[in-house]
Amino acid sequence: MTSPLKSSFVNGAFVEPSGAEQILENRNPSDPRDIVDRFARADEQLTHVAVEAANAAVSAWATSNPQLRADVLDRIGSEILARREELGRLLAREEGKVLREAMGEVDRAGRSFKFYAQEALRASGEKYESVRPGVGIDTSRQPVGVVGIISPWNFPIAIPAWKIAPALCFGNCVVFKPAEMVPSSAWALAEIISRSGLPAGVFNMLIGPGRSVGDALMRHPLVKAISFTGSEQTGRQIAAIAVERMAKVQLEMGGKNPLIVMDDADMEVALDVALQGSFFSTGQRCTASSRLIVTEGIYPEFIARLTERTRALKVGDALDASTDIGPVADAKQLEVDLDFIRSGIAEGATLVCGGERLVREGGGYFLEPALFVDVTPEMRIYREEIFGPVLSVLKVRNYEEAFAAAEDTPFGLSAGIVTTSLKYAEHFKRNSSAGMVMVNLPTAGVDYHVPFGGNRGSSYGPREQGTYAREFFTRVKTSYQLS
Ligand code: UN1
Repeated sequence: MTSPLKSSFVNGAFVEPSGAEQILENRNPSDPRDIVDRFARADEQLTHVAVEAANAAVSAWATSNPQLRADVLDRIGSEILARREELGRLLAREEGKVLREAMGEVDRAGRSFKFYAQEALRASGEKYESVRPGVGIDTSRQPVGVVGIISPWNFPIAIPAWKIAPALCFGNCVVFKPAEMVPSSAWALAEIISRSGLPAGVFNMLIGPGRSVGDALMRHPLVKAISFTGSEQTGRQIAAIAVERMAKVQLEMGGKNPLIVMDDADMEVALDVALQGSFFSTGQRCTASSRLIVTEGIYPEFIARLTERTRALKVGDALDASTDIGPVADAKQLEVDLDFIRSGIAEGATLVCGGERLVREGGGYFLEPALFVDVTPEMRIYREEIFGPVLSVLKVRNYEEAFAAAEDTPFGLSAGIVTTSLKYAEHFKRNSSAGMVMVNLPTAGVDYHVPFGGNRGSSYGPREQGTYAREFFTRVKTSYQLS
């Protein structure tokens, strides 16, 4: 049975397909025979219509009552939370993360909207005394205007939520382009937003390719800010275009996050943290720990037990409750993962377990989690972001070597250490150059109400999430007045 054709949301309504559009089929990576939804793709022209609709809505929304903004965001958050299970199943079906994680992600999306509902009511300015007699000064926060939001496939609802909610909260209008691999969760979110009481044009969503729709969006002169999460390569292109036309830009890109395991680590904590950080969500998180740096005292026992635990992980259909690791997101990503695994072997690393494609009826993109030892720092598997369930282990002598190895990367998103020593924990927190530091916790899996972001090749521009999101989604105005 073919499901009805879905479409983009522009100027307060879902677009009626004309029949001339290209069709996008959203397939389930656990079983690609299963078509989740079909979409009429947007094009450049519709992108321009959406941006103009957003621009026409800017001034009314920018000066809207904060209680209205709070109520709208709260309503969206409440509906997402109430539909946690159903939206979680949809997400697991289209992206492949297991149901437990998918429902957790939906929860996070709902709570982001709830957080920014409150944030809409917070004070937004400061008063200063002037150095000139009789003059008063205040600063206020103004919305930026039309914001372009481009989100990746690995968090189909949480990343859109943590970008859209603050954008709307601070009085901006949004044109949102989700990754074409995961349009169904985005469509469900847009449908919820469409009933939340927002004026037409304030929120728009375009389902379409990056090379046409994404490109038209980031180049449009009325788009004053672009928030993007995705690959480093695309991020660099967006930054260049944005800077050229002086738009604000916020980028979240890759990671090659280290996790140090010290001799004094609690073994069980170390195993849980390493497994979760490396393999959960099939390793498809920019915060995943893909480099494990282990000191030599704990190394033999830790690796033996990690191998055992990795082998025991059940790879399978994302919707099956007994599955630990769902499929890789699509055939292309699977090929990338397998290519990295081949390169690891060719460069002389030892594959202790996993790394094989699992062939199942239905043709899902299942890959056994791969564990490499005898890794050296120049190997591609150790240096480049893979975005799959592939973990490289480096053996070091002591903390100093471990710390230096952790720092040796062009990225800087998240970094972790497992230790019972206060000295190492403190040193690592203080000196790590990553944007997020985890002690006895996985490098991935962060809270929704605190700043998120990294340094160097991982992130660019102001932080996302929490109260820090205000920096990107507003501009400061300084007003002087002679009394
Ligand atoms: C998390 O680890 O909880 O794309 C969030 C990503 C990140 C989000 C990770 N921007 O993987």
